[in-house]
Amino acid sequence: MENFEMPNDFLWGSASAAYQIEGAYLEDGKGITNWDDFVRIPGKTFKKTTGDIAVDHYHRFKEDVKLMAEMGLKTYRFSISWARIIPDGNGEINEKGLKFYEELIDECIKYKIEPMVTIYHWDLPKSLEKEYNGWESPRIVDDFVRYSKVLFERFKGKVKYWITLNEQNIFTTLGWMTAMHPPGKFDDAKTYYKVNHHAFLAHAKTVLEFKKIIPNGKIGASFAYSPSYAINCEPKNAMSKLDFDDLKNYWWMDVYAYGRYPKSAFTYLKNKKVAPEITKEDELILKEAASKVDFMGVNYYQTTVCEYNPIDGVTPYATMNTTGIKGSTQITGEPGLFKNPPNNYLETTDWDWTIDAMGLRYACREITSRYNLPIIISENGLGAFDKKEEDNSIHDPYRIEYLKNHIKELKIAIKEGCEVLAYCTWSFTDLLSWLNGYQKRYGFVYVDRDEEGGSMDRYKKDSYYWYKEVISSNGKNL
Ligand code: BGP
Repeated sequence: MENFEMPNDFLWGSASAAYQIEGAYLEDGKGITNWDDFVRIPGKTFKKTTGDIAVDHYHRFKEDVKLMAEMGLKTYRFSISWARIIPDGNGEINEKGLKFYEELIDECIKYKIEPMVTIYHWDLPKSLEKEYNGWESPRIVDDFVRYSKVLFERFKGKVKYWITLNEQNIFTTLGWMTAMHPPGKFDDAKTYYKVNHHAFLAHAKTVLEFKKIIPNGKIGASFAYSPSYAINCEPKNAMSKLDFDDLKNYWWMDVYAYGRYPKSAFTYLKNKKVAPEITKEDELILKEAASKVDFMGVNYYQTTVCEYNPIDGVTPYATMNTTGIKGSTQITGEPGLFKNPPNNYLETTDWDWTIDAMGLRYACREITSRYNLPIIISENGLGAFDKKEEDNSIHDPYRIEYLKNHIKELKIAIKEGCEVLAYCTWSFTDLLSWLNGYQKRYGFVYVDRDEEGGSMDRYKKDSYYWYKEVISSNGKNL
């Protein structure tokens, strides 16, 4: 295993998202987004942080791409902000927005870095919320497809890899169940499943249009996949794992890969009168798109433990650790089905995320067995407190350790037959963590800013030099 190299064309990458890095939130004709608004609601984000300036990537993208080139990065995954391209979501097209991304893409290509574009990483033009409640209306489907087609037409000769939606499971769950993301709705299961159905259709129709415009390109969705382990072999706990997977994992991945919802989860939701309504035409569209997706995008951070949860047990609503004070996360679950206690065999991060390198292999193996699709690891990384020393060095051995262990497991997964096209760490530079401010750092490149602001200067962390060596040895020297 020590000498095992990745396939020759393996894409060593790193990822980001528009709202978390760009800033310039009112520049060059960009429309206001749901996030621009949401972060201004008191109590929603850590120390009232916003992405108004973020890490100023909008003005420093050339410097950032140069740092990527120097590292030898093979692919850079970033997202496009819909409101820069179509400020009100479905009206006029803003040339200045297209131009910004075109320059970014050209800059990547100049250094032979393969651009990987996420079409939607959670920032929605606010006007669409005002006009028809955004994802709650079926009208979003055609508006999303139109926006996607503008991107395909403009960048068709330049961008091969496309991700339709980033973590549909997360933005819908936090948006309509726990009120932690926009539009900040609480416990609205009926709307939640409807919203998801619209998102599936937007994804599916986009895939079908993509294949007409960029037939040789590759497209898929990125799913926040948390594989599950039963807490023990007591049958009711084993069953709770099955319930968790159907409702929390296969609900999304089965639609992307098979074009249908898992049967028992659908029956469960139907009995609760919250299942989405599906037409015959929807079924056909989802099926056809599923037969055409090129990969399963996976954002992998952690695994989950499943244990039976009585009907009067814990609920999905609980305090989440957004401060970095270890142990402040509460246990959640679905009453009558499962709850998700900590894994006593594993360490956690300061934000209580379970660290489980083998879980990445487990995720790849399961996707390979169940869907037989190629995989793009579109995110994986460690959020930590980093310290810049007086000589401007940043020593982050914990991040190197984390990534090293995950890459080791990824290598084994590939040896065991999984087809993995790319591995993108989260993230390249430090950036805004949606609810956790700027102190939760993920990057190879330290950005001199905190919750209040800063110079925005960039500094290479130890992990930067380490990943550079990993790439140049194609994964041999970890
Ligand atoms: C994923 C998102 C990213 C990123 C990452 C880290 O869910 O796709 O945008 O933020 O998680 O999460 P956090 O910033 O909450 O630590």
